[in-house]
Amino acid sequence: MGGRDYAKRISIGMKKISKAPWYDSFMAAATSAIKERLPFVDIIVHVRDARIPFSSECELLRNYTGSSRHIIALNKMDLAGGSALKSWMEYFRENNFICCGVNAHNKDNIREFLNLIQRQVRELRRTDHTNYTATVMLIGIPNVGKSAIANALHQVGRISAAEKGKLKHAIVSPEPGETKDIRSFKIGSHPNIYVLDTPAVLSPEVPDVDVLCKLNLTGAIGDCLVGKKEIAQFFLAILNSSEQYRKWAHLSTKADDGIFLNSTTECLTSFGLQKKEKKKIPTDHTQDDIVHDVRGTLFETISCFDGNIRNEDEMDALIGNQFYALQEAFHVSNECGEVPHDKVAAKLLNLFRTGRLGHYILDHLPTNIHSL
Ligand SMILES: Nc1nc2c(ncn2[C@@H]2O[C@H](COP(=O)(O)OP(=O)(O)OP(=O)(O)O)[C@@H](O)[C@H]2O)c(=O)[nH]1
Ligand SMILES: [Mg+2]
Repeated sequence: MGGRDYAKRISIGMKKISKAPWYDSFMAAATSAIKERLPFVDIIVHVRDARIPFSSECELLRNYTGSSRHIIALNKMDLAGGSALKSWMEYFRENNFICCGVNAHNKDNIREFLNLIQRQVRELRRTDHTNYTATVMLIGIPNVGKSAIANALHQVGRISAAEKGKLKHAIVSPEPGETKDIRSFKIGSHPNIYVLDTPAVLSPEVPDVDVLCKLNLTGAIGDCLVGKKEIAQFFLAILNSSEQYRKWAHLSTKADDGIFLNSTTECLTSFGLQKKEKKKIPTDHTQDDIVHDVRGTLFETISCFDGNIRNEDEMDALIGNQFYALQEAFHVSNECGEVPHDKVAAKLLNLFRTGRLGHYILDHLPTNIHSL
C-alpha cells in the first residue's frame, strides 16, 4: 500500500466541494492577465516542481506543444531523486520540449539556465541584430519557485556596472500564492532580456485526490481540503513503501544496545525509553540533533515492523505508531495546547518540504499520459 492507495483512503474522509478554494477572484484576474500577455512574450518557461513533474503541470499551458519558445524548468531539483529526474527530462525531450532541471538556490546552475535562455533567444531572433529586447515569462502553479528563479536570474544576469546595486527583489516565500503582480527583471544585455515573474495559476477544478495530496505535500496548496495530519500520513505511506529509510540505519540507536525486538510495539517502547534517558531539551525541530532523531525513529519503526505494508490496516497501525514515536523525537508534549499529532504532522511536513527527509519524485513516469 503506497502513497496512491493511501490518498484514496484520505479521499473517503474529505468533504465534497466543486470549487477549488485556491481559485479566488485574484487568481482568476491574474490568469486572464497572463493569458493576454502570452502571445507577446518570446519565451515561455513552464516552471514545475521537480518532485512532481506531472502533477505540477500548469493547466494554462497544457495545449502548448513542444517548440523552441517553450522551456520546461523542473525547479527544486535539489529536492528530487537523481536518476528518476533524468528519466523525466528525457521523457519531456522525447516529446519535443526543451527541458532542464533547475535549482534556484545554486548560482552555477542558474548561470547554465541563463545560458540556455540566451541561446533560445538568439535562435528565435537569428535574423535580427542584437539591438532588441526579448521577454521570458515564468509561469507555473503556486510555490514552484518562479520568484526565486526570477531573482536568481536577475542577480546572475545583470551585466553593466551602472546596473550594479540596483537589484530588484521579488518576494519569495514558503507559503503558496505570494506573488501578486507581474513584474519584470532584467537578466541580460545585447540582446536585452527581461524575465517576467508572474502570480501563480492553478486550475479551478479540484484534481483527483492523489494529485491533490502531492500538491499539498510539496507546498503548492495549503491545508484547505486535506488536513496536515492526513498529508503527513500520506508522506509516511510513501516513505514506508520506499527504500529511503535504509539510508538512516547508522542513526539507529538499537544496534548499539544489542536490543533485539520483533514486534513494533516493543521496539517503539524501548526506543522511546532510550530517548527519555537522553534528557534532551526540546528545541527547534530543524536542528540537526532533532532531525537525526527523527530519521533514526523512522528507520527503527520501519525496520522493526513485522507486518505487511500492503495491507491497509497494518500500514495504518505502523503509521499510528510512528506518530507516537515521532512525538517523542520532536519533543512534543501532550500539554502543548494544539493536538500533539497535528504538531508532529506540521513539523514532519516542514522537514519533508525542505528536503531533510530524503529526495523524492512522487510522480511515476507516464505510460499513457495524454497531456503534458
Ligand atoms: N530547495 C529549493 N527550494 C526552492 C527552490 N526554488 C524555490 N525554493 C523555495 O520554494 C519556496 C517558494 O518559492 P517562490 O519563489 O516564492 O515560489 P513561487 O512560484 O514564486 O510562489 P508563488 O508566488 O506563491 O506562486 C520558497 O521557500 C523558496 O525558497 C529550489 O530550487 N530549491
Ligand atoms: Mg512568486
